[in-house]
Amino acid sequence: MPPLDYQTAGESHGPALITTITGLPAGLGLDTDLINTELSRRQGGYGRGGRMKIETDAMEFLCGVRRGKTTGAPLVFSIKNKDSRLDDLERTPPVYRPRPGHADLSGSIKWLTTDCRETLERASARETASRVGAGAIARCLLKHFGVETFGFTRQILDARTDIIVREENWRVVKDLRDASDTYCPDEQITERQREIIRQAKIDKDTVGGKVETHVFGLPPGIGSSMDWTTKLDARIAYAVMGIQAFKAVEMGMGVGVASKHGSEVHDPIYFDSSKMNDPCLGFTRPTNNAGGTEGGMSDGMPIVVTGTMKPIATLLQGMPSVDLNTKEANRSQYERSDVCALSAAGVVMEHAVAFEVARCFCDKFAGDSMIEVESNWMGYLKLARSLPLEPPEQTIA
Ligand code: EPS
Repeated sequence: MPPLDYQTAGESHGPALITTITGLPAGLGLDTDLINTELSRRQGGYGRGGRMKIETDAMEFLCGVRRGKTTGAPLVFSIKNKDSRLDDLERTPPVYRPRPGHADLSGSIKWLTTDCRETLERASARETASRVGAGAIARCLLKHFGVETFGFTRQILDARTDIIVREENWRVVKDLRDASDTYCPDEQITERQREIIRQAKIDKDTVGGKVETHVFGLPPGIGSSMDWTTKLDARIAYAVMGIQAFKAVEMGMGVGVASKHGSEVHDPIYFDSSKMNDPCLGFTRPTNNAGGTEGGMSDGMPIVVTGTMKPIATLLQGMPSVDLNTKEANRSQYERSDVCALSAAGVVMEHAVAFEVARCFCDKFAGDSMIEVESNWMGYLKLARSLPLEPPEQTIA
């Protein structure tokens, strides 16, 4: 069984997005309701552009699935693009005045062309539909083991909710989030966020902000401190920085640790035998400043990730730029876009994080079938709860 991994392919205006996932154990039930709900949540949110009114994203399995369950073979799914017109010269004219902040300029130089479309079709955030699909399949696996993910919008410009999300309240917070079209679990802040987006649209401008993902139910020891490429927090950071327009990723207290002493930052360790069956295996922590990882491994507390997205690079007013054919100054070109796609970015980050958690989970509990993964998972929990495994050394009085 290869390690769990995925690849995406497909242009924004090509016929479809194609995603290949390798390393899924056989016998995993795929919850198509969950998958398609998340795909349509990615399409939603206040401030999205015209494209989302055209598309109805839905996953079609091409291989690796039989009667709703994985077979252990590579799984390939497609998401159709209704707005498919890549070779239509009139409907997809060249873009030659690069947008500052987009991939246009660097990509055109890299691929030695003055048509930025060669780059932007793949750089487009349309590709994130693939990542939500892959992450939703990863969530099906995690849910089987009681591991749940939850994402929401924390802040747009200066409209920020201070809501505290915990294992005990996240389902209630989720209902609040689902009632908000900025995906922010706070009615008043949602209204301010809508106002900010409305004003940005009038000003022909764009806005970004912060989104958060929480993962509940992971026991300590997922990821590894033995090698930097298998650290859970490093994998998460890599995946989040790979999302279009993300400029920063933080775990737990994040950059806040810079202005605090060690005694204020590190989460004290206690033991409570009544919590042996909880994900923490009895090792309780009154705070979670670490954001659920220590030494690149889960520590039994919820994983907390914050991602920062810059404002979208396509501005209706344009920005100072250069015509790549004449090298003369001109405003950047406008392509249909969103005023704010932060709500969607929160869905994308939740699923990008879910996939990385599932990747490290499958590294630890590797098996060809779900039955084998389950047996490895139960065996590990049993051993971890029985620590110390050897009789303690006798101390001589
Ligand atoms: C997106 C699809 C794109 C954009 C947006 C997100 O479709 P189109 O270019 O046809 O309008 O709406 O992409 C960007 C913000 C970007 O910079 O490329 C999607 O499916 O989410």
